[in-house]
Amino acid sequence: MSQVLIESLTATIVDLPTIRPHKLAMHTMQKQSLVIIRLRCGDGIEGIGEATTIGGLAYGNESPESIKQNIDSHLAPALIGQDAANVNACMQHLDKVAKGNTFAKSGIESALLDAQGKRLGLPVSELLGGRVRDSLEVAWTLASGDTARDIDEAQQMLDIRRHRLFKLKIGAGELQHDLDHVIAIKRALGDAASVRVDVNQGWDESQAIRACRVLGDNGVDLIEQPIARINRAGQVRLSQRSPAPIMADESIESVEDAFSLAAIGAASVFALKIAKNGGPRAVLRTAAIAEAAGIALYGGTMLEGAIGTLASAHAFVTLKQLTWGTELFGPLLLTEEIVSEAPLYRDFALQVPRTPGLGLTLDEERLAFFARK
Ligand code: MUC
Ligand code: MG
Repeated sequence: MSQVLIESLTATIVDLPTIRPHKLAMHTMQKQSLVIIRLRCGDGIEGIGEATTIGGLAYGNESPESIKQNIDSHLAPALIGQDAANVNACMQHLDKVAKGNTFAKSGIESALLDAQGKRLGLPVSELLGGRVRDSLEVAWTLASGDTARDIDEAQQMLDIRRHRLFKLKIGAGELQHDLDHVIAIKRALGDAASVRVDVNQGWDESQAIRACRVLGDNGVDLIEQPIARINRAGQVRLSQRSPAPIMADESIESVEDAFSLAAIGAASVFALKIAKNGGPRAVLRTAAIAEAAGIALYGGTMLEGAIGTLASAHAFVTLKQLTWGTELFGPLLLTEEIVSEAPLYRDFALQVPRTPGLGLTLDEERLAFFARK
């Protein structure tokens, strides 16, 4: 294939309201800020990608503003003039220019894949080797902060067949209050639902030892990132003691982290996130490490909008087994869309398009309206 030069790469911050406050241990979201990436190529094709985090700098190493700044100042100048049709060469070049910045790189890798898919007439999943399914089961996060409201929300989701896996955000409140909250929700939903918790590093090991036991004994299926991501030895000990499996989320900030965690047995489930690995191709390297180590997989999210959600989905549909499903519900948490056709959710699952690239088209008017000025 002949070379197709990259002509421009832009990053636009878009602020969209959430349907309700979304309470995490470290931050309460009232809106989500997406960084939308547009890659224009010499053959007239445009690729789109998204680099999104949660709560400014409260969650990870990059904020929407730093992602945009680093793209504008470093990553875009390095990519302009490179061959858009060679995703490997482009991403290897970016790894030389920037050591980390997996969020920004994930958005760029997504845009390169979207452009290449449109160029070849193939969905991104096929560029990644081929899908083995067309849809992905999607969990919903209950994070209103109110037990009765969370139970109502879950019941409604079960009634309309949108979700039957529920992740509860805890770790910010008093420990016993959090445990009572989770147990009340599990009792109310019974066997109709799988209930999991995400502590977002909110406990220390001494709290987690008892809390994991209580949760596991009360029917909670999965415990995500209970303690600080840097306490790997503690995570190994918890994994050995907890009756419910421990899932690594924040402790994976790169493919290399995934390898180190697998080597010491620090989790029996990995949350896969394109943003924390550097893109849809990069996240499959973490998946391969997990598969080789016998670690189960879960398709995670940074609460991206439609573009980041489908970039993740195209990677996840290529995987042999996603034992714990996915949580690719980001677009459903937002009141607004910036694409012409929203991703489709049906029968507890996200349907992954078979059209070329990611399968999305930007709605220029809405993008311009919600873009940060
Ligand atoms: C996280 O920590 O997993 C994913 C779903 C959700 O509600 O929050 C995010 C972040
Ligand atoms: Mg998490």
